[in-house]
Amino acid sequence: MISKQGTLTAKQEEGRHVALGLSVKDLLEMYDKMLLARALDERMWLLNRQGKANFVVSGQGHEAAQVGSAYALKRGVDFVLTYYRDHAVALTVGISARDVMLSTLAKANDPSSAGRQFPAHYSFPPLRIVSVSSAVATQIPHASGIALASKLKGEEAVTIVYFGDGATSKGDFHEGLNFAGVHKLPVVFFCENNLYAISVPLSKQMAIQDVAERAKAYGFPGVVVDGNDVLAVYEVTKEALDRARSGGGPTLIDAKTYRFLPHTSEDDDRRYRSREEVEEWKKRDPIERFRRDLLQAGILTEALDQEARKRTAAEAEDAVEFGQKSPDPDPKDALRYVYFEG
Ligand SMILES: Cc1ncc(C[n+]2csc(CCOP(=O)(O)OP(=O)(O)O)c2C)c(N)n1
Repeated sequence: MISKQGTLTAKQEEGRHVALGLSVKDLLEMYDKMLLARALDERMWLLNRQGKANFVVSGQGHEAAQVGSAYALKRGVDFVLTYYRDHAVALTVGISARDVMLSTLAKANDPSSAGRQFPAHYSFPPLRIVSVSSAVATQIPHASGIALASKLKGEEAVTIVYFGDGATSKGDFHEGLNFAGVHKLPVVFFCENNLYAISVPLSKQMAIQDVAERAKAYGFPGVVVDGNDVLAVYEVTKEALDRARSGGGPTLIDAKTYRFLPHTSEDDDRRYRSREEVEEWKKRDPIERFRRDLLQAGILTEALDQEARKRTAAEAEDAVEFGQKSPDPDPKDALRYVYFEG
């Protein structure tokens, strides 16, 4: 098992993005995606509290894990299976802020499902974002199947599949990883390990320390990474994708992170997490951390930061307005895409 955790000095930080093959433009784009995801997420939560969005799953706190990993993909080539917390993955791969809001508000012009799916169940064939189910972990064996198809066709595509730590207790996880290990499939298993499956803490999910350890049983590497460090996440995901693309088989990535808000808009996390614990993790906010690193390395200035915050807030506002003005699905169409219509 490999571990990529720890903090760097400004000088090392500056050298780091060069070593990773990332330009200053890339870094600022990653920062923008993180800010946009956060701005949209905050508005989703408000829309829910105003009774305008039925059900919301927040990704606040997961932005580095999501943007860092998705930024390493060959967008439009690699297959992406997200789970319900992955707004920032969708945005990084190419779903627009407006489309995120159409899904949140279940509108007729939502490209993922025309308002039929739960929100954040993104699906967009041109970007190879594959539709997934709400049933935890079912996307994992699907990902192995897609990777098998790519291998048989000799395609360069790698499949990445996202899930939480709780999903690794499901049989689907073990079957999906075992199959991928046996057939050396081009797939990256990406665990957003936020230490809880709703109210169940990691210590009640598994008797081992790290999700990454589970990879050993299936014959491929498991990597622990600081999931709040966007560049560390980019690095390990890029390595895993490159290895998979060149025939080296799967990798399991265990990105340690934390969700700042309750499990969903229907959950009350005060019943199982102390406020002190939440506040402690907020000190490791991945956006604040990246901001600090970029400022220290002289890549971001306070003025550029303000500009980026204004721009992403305006984009989120536009998405909310656009979403609210968009038509609801027509009840007469409720069964469309459910039964064959000849
Ligand atoms: C098969 C199945 N069982 C139970 C649920 C209810 N459920 C929804 S999310 C969730 C917890 C998943 O936790 P984790 O995989 O750690 O992801 P997180 O939500 O923490 O990001 C559960 C039990 C479900 N959707 N599917």
